[in-house]
Amino acid sequence: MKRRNFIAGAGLASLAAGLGVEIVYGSLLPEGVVPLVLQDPDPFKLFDKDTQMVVLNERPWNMEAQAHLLDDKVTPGRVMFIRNNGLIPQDIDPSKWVLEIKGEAVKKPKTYTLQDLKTNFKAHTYQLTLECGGNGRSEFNPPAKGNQWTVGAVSCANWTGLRLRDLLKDVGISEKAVYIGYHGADIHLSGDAAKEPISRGVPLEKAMQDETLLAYQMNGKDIPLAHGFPLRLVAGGWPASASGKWLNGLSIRDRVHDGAKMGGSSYRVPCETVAPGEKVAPEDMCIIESMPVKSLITYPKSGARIKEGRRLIIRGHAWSGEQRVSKMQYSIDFGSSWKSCSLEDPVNRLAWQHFSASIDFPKKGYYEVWARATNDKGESQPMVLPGWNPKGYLNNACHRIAIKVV
Ligand SMILES: Nc1nc2c(c(=O)[nH]1)N[C@H]1C(S)=C(S)[C@@H](COP(=O)(O)O)O[C@H]1N2
Ligand SMILES: [Mo]
Repeated sequence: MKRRNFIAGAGLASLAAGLGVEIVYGSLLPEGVVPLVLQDPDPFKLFDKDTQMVVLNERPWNMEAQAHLLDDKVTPGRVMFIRNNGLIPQDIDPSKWVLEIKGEAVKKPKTYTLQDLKTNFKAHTYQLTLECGGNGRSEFNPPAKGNQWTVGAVSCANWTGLRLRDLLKDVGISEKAVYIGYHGADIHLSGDAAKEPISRGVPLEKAMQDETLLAYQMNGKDIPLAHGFPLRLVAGGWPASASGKWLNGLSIRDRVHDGAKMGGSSYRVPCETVAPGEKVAPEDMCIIESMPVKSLITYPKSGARIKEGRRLIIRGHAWSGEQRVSKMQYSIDFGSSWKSCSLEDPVNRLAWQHFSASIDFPKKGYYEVWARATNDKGESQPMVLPGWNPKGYLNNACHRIAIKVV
């Protein structure tokens, strides 16, 4: 990895922010002298991540899990993917943090301190699935530009905060309101303070759901810096790009929000299926909303061996945007026949569901276990790559693991 470039590009202040401690006397450091602790920034230490996480990009930081790391029912921070579009904000002082509410459809602009949000509104906790729209991109052909996510850009942690709906009620929004755009404190890669790296959001209908939170805690603690400390919008079941980190502003819009990465082909797919590689006109692209039905085998790790005559226990998670998963199946004969897995109910709406199965193999040899989820609308995962799209979003093909019976 090109660590030296990273140091030159990001600067000491952001590294210190990543460390979570102040470099006392940092301003007195002679030019060109890099503090020892920062000379070889180890992203796993920097972000308190499992060393089996895979770094896809250092500027901005993008890191994904491997399937077997996601075996926990509630995703711990250590194995949660990081997807940044810009640079992580520096020197965050939560006691000075404010959330500014503005836009055409707010009755009167208003600001809230973090303290206001924590004390004046009821707190709610939900376990919420956040999957990057580009998860699975690495398999598209022709290849799509962007981070080459395999399967690990998904998480399902517990998020605690106030309901966005309660805040909107407190602010007062007009009848014209149709969309809520978010603003974050992260810094554009160009360093230009006037530019936002990303400013997306959700339609009013999604904003009003019980589970749409302005979260200040993840898994019962302050949100880790990389995941949006001290405040984050969390809209589970939708592409995670709708869940704005380092949240310091909301725009109540009278139109579809037009912030950074809302237009063009960003987080959009062709409204109708197109042939691989085909050019699509901007007006024929639709914003991704509810994510498709999908599942992941988190145990065992692909490549596992078992003794002939032994049964193999598999387990994993299944999710389907706004829908519930109603059926989970596995195949050991490359999809020609399917058997059912046991499937748990979600702990709440928009949380992933756990599945398991005990598999019997007929004889020694190489097998693949394929897993397929079906939602309550009857939609199933495709066995092979689904519809091609220019940016490589929404790959929900069946997850496969290799097994050798010896
Ligand atoms: N402010 C801000 N919010 C953001 C982003 C970002 O770059 N800046 N990335 C978005 C995208 S594309 C994804 S997939 C998720 C990733 O969340 P995570 O890094 O906590 O896993 O955050 C979303 N929210
Ligand atoms: Mo994303």
